[in-house]
Amino acid sequence: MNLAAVCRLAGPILFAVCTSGLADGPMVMDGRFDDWADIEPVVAASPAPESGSPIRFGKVWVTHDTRFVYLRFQTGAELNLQKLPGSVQVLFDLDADATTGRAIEGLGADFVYAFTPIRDGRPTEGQGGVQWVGSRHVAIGHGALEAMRLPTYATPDAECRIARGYPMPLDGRRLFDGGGFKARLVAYDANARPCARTPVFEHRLGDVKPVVHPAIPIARPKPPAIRLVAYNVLQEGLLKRPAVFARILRVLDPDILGLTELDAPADAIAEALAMPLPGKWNVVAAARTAIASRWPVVPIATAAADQVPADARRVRVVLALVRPPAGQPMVVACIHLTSGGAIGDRRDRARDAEATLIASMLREVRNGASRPRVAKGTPIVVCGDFNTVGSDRSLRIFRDGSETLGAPDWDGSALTDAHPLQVGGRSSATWRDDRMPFGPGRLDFVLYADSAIKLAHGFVLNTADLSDAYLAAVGLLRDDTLRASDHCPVVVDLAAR
Ligand SMILES: [Ca+2]
Ligand SMILES: [Ca+2]
Repeated sequence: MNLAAVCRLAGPILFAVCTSGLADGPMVMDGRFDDWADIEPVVAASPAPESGSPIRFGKVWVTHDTRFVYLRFQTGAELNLQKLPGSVQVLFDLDADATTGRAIEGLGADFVYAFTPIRDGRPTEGQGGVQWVGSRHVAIGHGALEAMRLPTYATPDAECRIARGYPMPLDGRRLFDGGGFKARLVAYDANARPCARTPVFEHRLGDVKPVVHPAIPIARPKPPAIRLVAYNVLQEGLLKRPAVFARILRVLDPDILGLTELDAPADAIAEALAMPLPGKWNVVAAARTAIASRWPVVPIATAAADQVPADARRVRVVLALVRPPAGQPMVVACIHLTSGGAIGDRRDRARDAEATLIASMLREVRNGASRPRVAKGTPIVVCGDFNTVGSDRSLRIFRDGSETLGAPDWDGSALTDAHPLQVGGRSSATWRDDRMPFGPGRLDFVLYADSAIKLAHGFVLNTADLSDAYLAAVGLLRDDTLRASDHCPVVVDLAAR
């Protein structure tokens, strides 16, 4: 019998014993909910919302370890929590005392974490915290709280985390440092009026056994595989910030690079890569994207490339055949879809249109209608910055195909999402910029044809998430990946089936 089952049977008497059985690091912020399977909801059902509310709260789950408090909650509709028509706020009464903090919704809320915060009576965008002491209040950015919410695309179910121990600005009290808290979620409409709420729930911050989890190795796996790195280098960073990129690229040692946000001719990119990674680099560059390899890289042309749909804003893709010295060649599509927006809006529709066009180019490749012709069963990889901040439709177009586009893999199946975790193993976010209102997100993907290749190993390199000893051992600095770009490199080692 597992721990959660014991807790369920034993009830509240054994609660303290059960929570002390928690260990560090079981929760992974990746938008998947398998890690919540053994956790009982603190809220099993929420009252019906007011009519017209876009939010219908359902269940709520809470857990914690030494570093974070974790929440999972249902909102009843596919919504981008950071770009809501209103706002969703978690009101935390940290001392379970209604006379301290902000008197609101039956609580004395000492800390509020808001998705789409309200400012001057209007919903804004992004996420962040606010400490309340009486009527005094101060904002605390999501970066300081190491907060994140995944999936990044719109879903009716989200998992999020907020760091413990942050020294609160107004009184120096440390966040989530007491024995527990009371809380409830409240949704607000576009006029900042409450329109839905969960019941008040309690969570005890029982003892946690600190566990040091080993970082995911950066070294290449054995037997050797093809290492592909998808990297949005932020405004020509590879050329403009060469020292930091040199350290990162030497450690990653890629065979194939799929680069985005790089407006430079192929020979300039080849030269920039040869500085940290000596040798001749072959580069195919187009539309601010590039595919680079020490192996031969041949651009692939398709007729579909010229059929740009009206909704597309910019079609940023480079499509090439990379020829390793041994084994099969590999079709690589490096893409960069339109950024920003929310589910169903103009930018979201642009992403769908761009994805449909690029997927139809890949269909021509599979149908033998490209130049050069590609042999049946050739490995296919789609990588890059998908910017999935609205719906997940553009991701599904590539991964699952459709009736008109057909299946994206040779055997009539879907592509597989490599979905690697950050080296620290606690999240699969690939983007972070603490100066922005938006919390970290998973924007960068590598999809592959699993009929032809398998994933041997993979990780997202976020140097901020590594121990000093690990950084020293591999020759990286703590702020390297954040200084290089707002995106992290996504690294996959692909092997033949
Ligand atoms: Ca998870
Ligand atoms: Ca209070």
